[in-house]
Amino acid sequence: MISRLALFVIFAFVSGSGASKKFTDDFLFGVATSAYQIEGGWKDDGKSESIWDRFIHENPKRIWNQSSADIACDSYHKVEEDIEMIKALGVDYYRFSLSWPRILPNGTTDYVNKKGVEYYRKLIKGLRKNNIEAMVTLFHWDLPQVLQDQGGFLSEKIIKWFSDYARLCFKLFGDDVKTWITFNEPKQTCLMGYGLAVLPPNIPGSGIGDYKCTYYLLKAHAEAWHIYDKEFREKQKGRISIVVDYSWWEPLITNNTAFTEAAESGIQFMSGLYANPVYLGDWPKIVKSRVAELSKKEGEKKSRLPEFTKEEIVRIRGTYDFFGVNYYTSVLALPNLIPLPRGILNDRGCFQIQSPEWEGGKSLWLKVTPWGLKKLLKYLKDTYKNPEIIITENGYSDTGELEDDKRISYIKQHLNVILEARDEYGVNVSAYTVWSLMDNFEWIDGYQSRFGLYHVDFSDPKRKRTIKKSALYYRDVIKTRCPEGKCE
Ligand code: GBH
Repeated sequence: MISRLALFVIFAFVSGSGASKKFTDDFLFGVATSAYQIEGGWKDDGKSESIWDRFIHENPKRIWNQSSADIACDSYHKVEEDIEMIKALGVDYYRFSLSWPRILPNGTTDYVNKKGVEYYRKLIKGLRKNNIEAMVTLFHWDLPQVLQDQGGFLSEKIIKWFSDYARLCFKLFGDDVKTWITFNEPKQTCLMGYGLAVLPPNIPGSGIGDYKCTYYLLKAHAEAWHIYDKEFREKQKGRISIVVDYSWWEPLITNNTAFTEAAESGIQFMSGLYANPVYLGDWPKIVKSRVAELSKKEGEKKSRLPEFTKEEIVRIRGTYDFFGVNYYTSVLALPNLIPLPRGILNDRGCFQIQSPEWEGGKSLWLKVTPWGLKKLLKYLKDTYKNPEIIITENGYSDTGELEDDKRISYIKQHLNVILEARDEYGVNVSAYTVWSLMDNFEWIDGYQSRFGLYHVDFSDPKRKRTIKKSALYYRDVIKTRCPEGKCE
């Protein structure tokens, strides 16, 4: 005979030690896209070229199947349809980005393109009418080519170009937008664009250009935050931050100092580099010391990592109203003892691998590791003074199935660990965003990796959209507040 106590203990264990399986009513759910990935209309109504337009048109072979985003989901011509799709999900907010070259074809505020402004106004008003909050990203990688021609993020002028653009957007849309994001994933802009040169503007400069870009980008972010804080916050009552993308870095061998240090270096070089100046002030220690040491060995007079002045540290520190994080996957870290060519991959002194046992999505880099999000949330809480965290992107890629059970399972597992992190560690996560509303232009992967809750038929000139099973699942989650889509 099993005693009552034993039964109780077993029950408590099975039911997850009493952890609540429900999101509270103030937790918000959203869905995301970005301008370049969905809009198309690449030269409509006076929009100028972005660095992505230029890159793709000049190097068509760099994109899978030589696809382009000239039309993408054609969202520039489908505002109403997009809003209907968002509405059907029942989300609290829609995260999307503004195309800088659509609003400011010259890059600068000397000329404002009315037609471009009208498009976003229509979208934002439409969302508002349907009680959907707008979460607006100012920069999701599509820099006006004319600004790139003048140096882009390697020019100090980017600080003024960006903060003028930001001020204009606050003025134009700020009465209806309560959540702003300055930059989406600075790593992709700086490391991939001006360092490793995998993405536009495709200017190699690993270990120099990427750091310089980051230095100016963070200063531009801080200026935009201060402009909002000083000139708009009181009247518009919104909030503004930056979004940093994180993988969780797990030491390949735990309980081993070299491997633990490799993981620490990995997360700091890949994400802390962008987060620390904003949330704590200055670069991560390990980044500063490793780059300084290697620069010295290379015979440089100064570190390749620009040094913040005391004033700059103070000006950038604290320029956030929440912690925006994109999370998709995890990696395993191991120390690298073999010297590599000068650059950030050598500077960080570690390698990353992924376990062949982890289930994968269509994107090669995306392995399903919800446990990594749980560890990351605890890490962010402990490292960055328990900030309010908004998960600004999380999602799964496949080849476009309508019966997308793997996407459902991915979202469910990630929602469950958010609840666990809240209950077990007291992490303050206030919102969760699925990437993406619909299948769209997945950068150099073209249209082969699909992240959408809606399917898009890219062979159809009308770009027909079809709801997927995951959209219905997400709708039920939002309605019931339960990751299972229903509650017992
Ligand atoms: C996000 O980046 C973007 O914000 C969004 O636009 C994008 O559509 C979404 O993810 C899905 O990818 O090929 O090994 O060099 C996520 C972070 C960083 C993930 C770059 C893919 C390429 C890894 N991404 N990474 S690799």
